[in-house]
Amino acid sequence: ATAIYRADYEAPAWWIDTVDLTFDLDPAKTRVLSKMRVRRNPEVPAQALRLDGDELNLARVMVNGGGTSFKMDGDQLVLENLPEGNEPVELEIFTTCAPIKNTKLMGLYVSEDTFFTQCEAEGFRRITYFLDRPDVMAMYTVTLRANKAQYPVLLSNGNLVESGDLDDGRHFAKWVDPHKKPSYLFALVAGNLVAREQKIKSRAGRDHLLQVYVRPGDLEKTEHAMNSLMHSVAWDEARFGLSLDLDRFMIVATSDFNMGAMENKGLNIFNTKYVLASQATATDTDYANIESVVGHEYFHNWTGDRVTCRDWFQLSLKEGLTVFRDQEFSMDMAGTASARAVKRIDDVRVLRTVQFPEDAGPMAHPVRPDSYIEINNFYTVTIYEKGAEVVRMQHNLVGREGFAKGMKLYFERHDGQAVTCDDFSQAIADANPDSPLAQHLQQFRRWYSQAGTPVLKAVGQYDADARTYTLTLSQSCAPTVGQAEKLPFVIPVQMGLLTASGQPIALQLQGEDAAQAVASRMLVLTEAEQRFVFSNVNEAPVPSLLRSFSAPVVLEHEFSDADLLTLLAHDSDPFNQWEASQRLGLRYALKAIAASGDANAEILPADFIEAMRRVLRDDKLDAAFKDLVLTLPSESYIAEQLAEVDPQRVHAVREAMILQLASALQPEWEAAWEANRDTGAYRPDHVSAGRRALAGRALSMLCLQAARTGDTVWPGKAYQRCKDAGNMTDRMAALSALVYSASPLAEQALQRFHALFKQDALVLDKWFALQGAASDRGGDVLPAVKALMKHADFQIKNPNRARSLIFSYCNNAGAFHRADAAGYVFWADRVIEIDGINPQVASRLARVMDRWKKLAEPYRSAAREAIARVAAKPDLSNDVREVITRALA
Ligand code: B3K
Ligand code: ZN
Repeated sequence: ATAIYRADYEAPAWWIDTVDLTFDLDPAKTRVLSKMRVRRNPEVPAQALRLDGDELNLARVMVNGGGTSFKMDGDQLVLENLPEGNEPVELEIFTTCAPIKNTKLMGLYVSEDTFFTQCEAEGFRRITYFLDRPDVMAMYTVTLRANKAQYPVLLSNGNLVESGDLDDGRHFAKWVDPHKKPSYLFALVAGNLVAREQKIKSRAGRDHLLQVYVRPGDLEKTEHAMNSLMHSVAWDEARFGLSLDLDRFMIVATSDFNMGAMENKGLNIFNTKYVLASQATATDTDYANIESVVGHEYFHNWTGDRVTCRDWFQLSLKEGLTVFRDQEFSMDMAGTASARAVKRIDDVRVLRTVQFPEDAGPMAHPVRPDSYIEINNFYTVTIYEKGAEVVRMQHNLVGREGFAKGMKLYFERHDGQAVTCDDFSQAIADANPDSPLAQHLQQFRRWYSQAGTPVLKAVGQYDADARTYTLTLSQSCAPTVGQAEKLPFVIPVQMGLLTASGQPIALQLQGEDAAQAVASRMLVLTEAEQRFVFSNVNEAPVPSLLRSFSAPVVLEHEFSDADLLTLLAHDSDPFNQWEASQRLGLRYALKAIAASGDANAEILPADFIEAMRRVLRDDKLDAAFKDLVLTLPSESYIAEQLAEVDPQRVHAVREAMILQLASALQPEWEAAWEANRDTGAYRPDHVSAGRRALAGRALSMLCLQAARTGDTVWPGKAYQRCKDAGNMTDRMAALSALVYSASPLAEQALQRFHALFKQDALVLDKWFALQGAASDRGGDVLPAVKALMKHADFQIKNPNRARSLIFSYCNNAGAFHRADAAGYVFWADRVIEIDGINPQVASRLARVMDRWKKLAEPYRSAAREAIARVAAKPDLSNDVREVITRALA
């Protein structure tokens, strides 16, 4: 395997204008006839046509209706003697493949007797020989032929133009996609499926048919997905003026899928996890995820499909932008300012817990990478979530209206093209020539080219005589793999100043008019260090910096505890209120970790506990927000702050802090439970979901405290709740309260739960995941996980199931990092085992060890040994090989 470099990009030597595919679908041997019209790219020196292929059986190649010579170069089919000149050439290629043997779930595969495809990034070459690169866009016509009884539904991209019966109980369907597209957006589905249908009329007055296809029996679980789709269509029209460009838009669900979902043109294919929901089987989080993933894939129809990526280095062009769009969609759907803030906090938690470690580890890469070995390894939180933050900063630098103008210009310029991240930022800046983005565009682009999380340092100085406050902002960024020196970024810092009693101070920069002073403003840091002097400041202020997390950086400022308590109680920015609680929590955690001796119960000081008490008692705060404030920073985020990590110590300290909150706030938890345990008839709206989340946390805290005191009342209530909860959110919260507190009732509750839901794959995933994530008591989780792997319902080939048990265990730090190294041995065995089945899934599991070099002994040596054992395996996939090689480097 060799690395591919962005700098080596060359335009294709040939174009494919049209492709006409005929499939004879058969699980063991599917025949694919591809007729293409190709022509030389006149802008590139004449070259042979080299078509990509992977695990195909080639039967025949014809050129302009006659035979031709060809050769194979590795996996590529090379045609050297095609006619000269710029006339189109008719190419016919006949291949076969074996979908039933395809356990990689890339290309054409079979799931539960149904055919599905997954082509992004390089799966189309597993279906037929092609120029399998996103800058080759063709018009597709697709004819599917299959046994009618077994495969009554035959779907592909675009419009159904013809269908009918054939001999031998077979039938056919012919689809024409009216839009040209890159091969990674091709899809077909064939099987026994049923659809929920909805006719809609767009704002523009056009009629569309929306369909959600699932297996018979799952239809009643598609209402929420369909509603989410209708909302997505309406939102993109209202917010960005982008209408659906197809008569028919289809979503199909499959239970065997490598990731969440795929935006194939007009035929989105989804993991069932992001389609199926009923109150009995799906949690509030599932409902929210379905809304956001349905939105995400739908929004790709413009940001991804109409305008696509020139090459895979530009992946964030579509992914960062589309994540930004789905985040905004979810916020707009949520409505209230508080619900928006809650969504923002959730997104930032993911960024810090997962992306910050990635950006500091062996897989660190820029939002627009410079090289890769296996592109599937680069569908990362950096490309997606940090990419979305980079789009968000551009949004904030030009304003909401300006961003809408920029998007309009982007589509005017690039509709139907395959373009770059630079093209995107250029359009946003050009539409807003007076904005700070346009002013600093070249420098802003370092967010795309430089990896690593910048550190923003803020130092404040108050001059009582001059009544000025000087804020000195400076930035730095640690070296990452292959990038030793970093140049300064453009960092938008949304900020305000508060008095010690929490009143907002009008912000007047020196030299500005007092009449223009506002309570919140954006400073734009472009230098390594810059000073901002505020006038007419009557007392030493408490700064509220990086409001709404206006840039993806680590903010360092010497806040006193009192400053943070002021911000928690009074900041007008709910994000920074929450942030203050997290800074305090992190501060106490780090102090306790550094202190010698056992993690004791008194880690949190009384004033912090009292502040938490006030938050829990505050009638004006949303339950969802309270729940987030009462959630301590994650173990992974705490670990990132340490030079050397003893994962057991981090875990023990955080657990002790949770116990302390459980015990000190018992009356408040009881009150929170009483006030929120009954949310009435189930609706997955933000207010009631927030109340269920808080009630669930309260129950968990009360069970923890009960485990300590020997009380049996609360575990009894949780057990009862497991039995009679009216929805999955409440049921799951009760079950996890029992498991997490290691209650003697947990085992029985788990058994009952299994008996009740053994027919429902997605619920079984939850059941496995909960046990993989259980609190470790004397090393008991690993043997339980091993036993569960032998359970009749466990299937390692199914990605959802493998993730539910194995990934949840390997991310359960307290149970995984064992002094006897048995967790790491288990990890290495599973990476190797899964790699033989599905390299993409294996490679994700491999990444669990990314941060091994930070581990303290004995973990570090044991981790190295486990990683080296995987590396020693000779026939590893490129996917796993790349991750493991980087980890050991
Ligand atoms: N574009 C797909 C991801 C494809 C992953 C390929 N390994 C889903 C999405 O981001 O919408
Ligand atoms: Zn996407």
